[in-house]
Amino acid sequence: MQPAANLNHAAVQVEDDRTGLTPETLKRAFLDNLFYIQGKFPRLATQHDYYMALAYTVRDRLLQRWISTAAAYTEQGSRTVAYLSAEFLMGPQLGHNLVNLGIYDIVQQAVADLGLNLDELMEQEAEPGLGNGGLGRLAACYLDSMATLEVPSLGYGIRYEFGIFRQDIRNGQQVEVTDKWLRLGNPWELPRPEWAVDVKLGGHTEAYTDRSGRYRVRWIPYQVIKGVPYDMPIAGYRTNTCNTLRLWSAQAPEAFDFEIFNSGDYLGAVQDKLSSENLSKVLYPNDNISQGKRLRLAQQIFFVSCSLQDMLRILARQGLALSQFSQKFVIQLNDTHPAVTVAELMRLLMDEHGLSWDAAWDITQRSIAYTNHTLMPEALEKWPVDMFGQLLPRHLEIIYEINHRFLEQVRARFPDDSDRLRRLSLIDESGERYVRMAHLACVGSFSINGVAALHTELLKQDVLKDFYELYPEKFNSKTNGVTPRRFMVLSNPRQTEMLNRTIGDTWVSRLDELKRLEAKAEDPSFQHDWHMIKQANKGDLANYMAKQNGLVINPESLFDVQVKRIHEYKRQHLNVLHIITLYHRLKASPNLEVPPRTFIFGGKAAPGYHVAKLMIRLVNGVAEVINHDPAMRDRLKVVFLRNFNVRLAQRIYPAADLSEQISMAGKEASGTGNMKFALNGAVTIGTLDGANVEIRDEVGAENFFLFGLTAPEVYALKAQGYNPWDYYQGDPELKQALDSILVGTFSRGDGEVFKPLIDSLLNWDPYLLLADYQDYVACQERVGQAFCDRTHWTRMSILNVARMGLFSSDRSIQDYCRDVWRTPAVPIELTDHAQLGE
Ligand code: Z15
Repeated sequence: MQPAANLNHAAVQVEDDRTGLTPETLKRAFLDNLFYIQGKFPRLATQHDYYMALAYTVRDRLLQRWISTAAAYTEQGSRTVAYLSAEFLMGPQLGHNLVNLGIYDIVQQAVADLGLNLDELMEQEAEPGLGNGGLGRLAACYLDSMATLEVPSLGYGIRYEFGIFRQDIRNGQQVEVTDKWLRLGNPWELPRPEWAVDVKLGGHTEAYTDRSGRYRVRWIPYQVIKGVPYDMPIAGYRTNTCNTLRLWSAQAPEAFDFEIFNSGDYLGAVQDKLSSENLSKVLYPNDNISQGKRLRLAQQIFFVSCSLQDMLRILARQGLALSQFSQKFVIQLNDTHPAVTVAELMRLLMDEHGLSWDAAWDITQRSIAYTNHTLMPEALEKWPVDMFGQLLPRHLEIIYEINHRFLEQVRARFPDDSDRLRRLSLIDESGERYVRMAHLACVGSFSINGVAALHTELLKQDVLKDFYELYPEKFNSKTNGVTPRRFMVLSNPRQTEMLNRTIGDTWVSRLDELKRLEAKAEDPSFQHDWHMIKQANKGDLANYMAKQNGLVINPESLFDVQVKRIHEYKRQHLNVLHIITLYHRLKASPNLEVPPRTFIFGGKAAPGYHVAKLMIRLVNGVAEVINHDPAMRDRLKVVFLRNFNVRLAQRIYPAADLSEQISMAGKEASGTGNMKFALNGAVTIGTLDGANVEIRDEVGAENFFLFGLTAPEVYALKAQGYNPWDYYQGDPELKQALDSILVGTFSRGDGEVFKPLIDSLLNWDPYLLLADYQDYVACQERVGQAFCDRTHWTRMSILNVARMGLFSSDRSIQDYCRDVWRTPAVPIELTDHAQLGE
């Protein structure tokens, strides 16, 4: 490699090298960090060393804001959102921090002056993939928006040593590779060992009477695990606010005097220490499926207990009383993964801080709000009572007591309604007994929200109907949003530059200003430039696909994209049925007039979800046949992009023409990829599901390709008795598509491979692919025709962007602040850090 000869010239100076933003200062600071943090000089430095040096240079600039923010919050005792989430799918930090600090261009220039390339340096970063999909990414977008809106907030989660697995594709099949993201060090975190806390697990409880004669419970655990916090800075967009994401890492405690140590079994004791560290070892790779594993429950109590103890420490540190907990903090539960908060906060307040049940319950209920993210039955968490009691004996007692008091209230409101009691109980007693985590969350919270309008309605009518009848005032809807900083400014610089040139640059933090683009939708020269930008973005992705998949892709073809977790309810296989149909049509009528299309897929399947893995195999099987068929050249291509993650997502959205949002109506709670596509000028083909409904309302029905059954139609069809076989027999093209899979056309003649997939479709088809197939294919024909009219398509694309302002995560956070959190903004003034010590 031949880098950076000019790196040798710059001298190292200490002065304001940690805060300054001029090109000269940045370059000096960069070299200083290369020498004194990485311990390298240019001849020996790798690209990764340069990345680290730059990351530390950026981190120094964040630290000034971070310290000022912490100081202001401490001094003012600011009301703070504690966002509890088992997942934060943060994505690469360097580029995003450069955008938010407003120094992207200047840093790009500074590293270029040193003979380096910023894109290449950003590629060096191992992305923190501490999440599975939409839920984890939403948490990350919300942190960005809270910092941008100057809302005091702490994200709390787990510092998994292995994030979501890396996905390899071998012989068309998914292979999982561990994600050792911390291997080369993480410059974006600061360990805070001085704030470590202990978490108890297992053992038993004992009742006793305290000195004032009160009944109390003591918990004698089997095991204690230490949680060490690691803090990540979360900078707002062009504000001085820099909030914190605090992730807990599990460690063995220094020493513990339980039996095993006294027995003299030293090696056995060390074994136990090692096993405690397993707690934060790996992220469970399931999205929208609960596996019910003991270790997962242990992870949940681990990060919840650490976080609550941390909040209580902060409360005390600020000289506030326990009774002021709910004034200082509002806890948002991101799904039920942290729902054990309800029992743990009760336990801490009663057993460790001596409060009465009533006082503790009052604080608990006033402090907690719950977001539900799914209607999928298999995602609703429930823990076998035995397992729960073995791991958390004290929490189970508390849950029984909460349930007892709760059911008393229900009985008073609805006398003689034992069915209702059974349905509402925190304990499912229909067979093996389970603790129902969503019920615990509903009872313990003052607010319950869904993540899109339709989803919230379905919660009220169906999954949480009984709770809605009991507590209608708790229910509210908060439609999801995404951050325009990462998913527009950082990922789509061409479109960003054009927007800035046309409507100024204030849209980045006031996304409804995109409205002003509408005036340009008919302007031919604007349309031309808009089209050229999409073409350039498609060219970039085509180059990437050439490198990754060895395919020659025509950037003029329609880029038809479905990237998201692989799940039957998301219906990637419906997309595949359309591709096979087109293939058959083109084989039968080579002169058929359809625009060339490139079908692009990406997404991970849960390692134990066999049907989802078969769906990946099917995409790759179809790709193999079509991409090698000379008759399909320049007409159809199918690409499966391996290892879909945040970094790859940022490459894909800007290059999409068509966004596939084709879940069975009533199954996708919101969807957020749908928003990222539309904000980058893709037009959506979709069902009336999740946030698609609101997206269509906003962009206009004429700029959205709608198909499929509605949620009520889905229920009606199922109630009336759905028989997929009728559709198979009644539609020759559908039959041909399914038959071709079954006879092995896409599995090198092997008729067994896809049998489970097809059998399930023909006999059961729980997600109604066959019922929606015809309408989907017809809708895709309209898409193809529309794409052939470039002016028309470009106009739709512009209007999609212009009318998507509602879907900024800034709007979502403002809604939470107004309706749920009641957290005023706290503007931050930059303080000279040298002056902070009293
Ligand atoms: C997950 O990614 C989502 C919901 C869940 O319950 C779990 Cl466990 C994981 C997703 C929803 O499927 C998606 O529709 C939604 O947009 C996203 O959460 C964020 O709310």
